[in-house]
Amino acid sequence: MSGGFEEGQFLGLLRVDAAPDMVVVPLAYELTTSYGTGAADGPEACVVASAQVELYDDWLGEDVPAGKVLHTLPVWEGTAPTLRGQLDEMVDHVIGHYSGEVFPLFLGGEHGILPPLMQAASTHPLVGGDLSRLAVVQLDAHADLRSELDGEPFSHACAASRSLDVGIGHLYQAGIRAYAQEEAERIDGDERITTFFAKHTQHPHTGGEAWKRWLATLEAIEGPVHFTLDIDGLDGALVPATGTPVPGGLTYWQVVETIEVLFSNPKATVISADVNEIVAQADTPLTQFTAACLATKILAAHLLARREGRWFPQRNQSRREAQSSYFQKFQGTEFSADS
Ligand SMILES: [Mn+2]
Repeated sequence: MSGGFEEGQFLGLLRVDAAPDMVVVPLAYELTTSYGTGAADGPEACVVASAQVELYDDWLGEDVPAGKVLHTLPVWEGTAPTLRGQLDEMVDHVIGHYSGEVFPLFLGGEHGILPPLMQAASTHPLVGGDLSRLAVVQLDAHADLRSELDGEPFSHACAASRSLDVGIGHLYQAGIRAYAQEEAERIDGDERITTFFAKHTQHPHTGGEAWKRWLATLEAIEGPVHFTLDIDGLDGALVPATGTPVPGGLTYWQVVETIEVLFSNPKATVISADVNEIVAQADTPLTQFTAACLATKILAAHLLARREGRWFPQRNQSRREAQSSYFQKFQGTEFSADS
């Protein structure tokens, strides 16, 4: 590691007083986690663990951040008394990073951060207020397509269905292996959803062919993309502390390959990413270190996309505002599995 070390900064990089090219935004959000607890401490644990990650990326061919400026923001914690109030607060906190001038990487926190991130993403110059232009690529054990969980439509178990309801154009998901009947029906019935099940991609004999189809799907995406990595998409052995670890998941290298293939698609522009459901593991830092390694891989992939002209800063002509109190105004009746 070169250039010193600074606590509280991702990768321990010394903070440079210059406008950032990339920002790491920790979001300590945990209001609906159903099984495990500790998602609120995960982002900070990931930043701490990142100090042990090698800066050199073989694919990039140099050390992250490759001469660019990376800022790590202080950990955000919501203060609003209600869940939807916190979602609106989160939109306010992140919206500035969707100006198109920086690449934001969000660390969560439960997967419930996704709908507010998408609401903020609507203001990105490449999205231009029309979220249907935006595709979301999701790695996850869970489909996150429930209409509600325990009566809460903004539960982490509904992150993908609410993002579709907020208006994203298409959802591509892989690693999926734990889902309810209503989610299977929504996958079958909603043309905006393309799902690759772990049962197929991880099959000992035919998995390779299914995996190649997933990669080909990523290569065919066009336009702006948000990449959302729920770390429970990885096999539970790699992320035992995450809220709901599930066996039979993706290997580390499959996640790396997904990132490399997605970010090297010349017709797609990855405008933002998040790594979520990180929980601090006490006995060994394996869970948060795995998350930190993949977050670093995302930054390396962005830096290569930037160097090779697939990403360039947008000059912000007319700054758009997200609708304030968007989530607080949303009515429960607007959410249904067959919408
Ligand atoms: Mn999820």
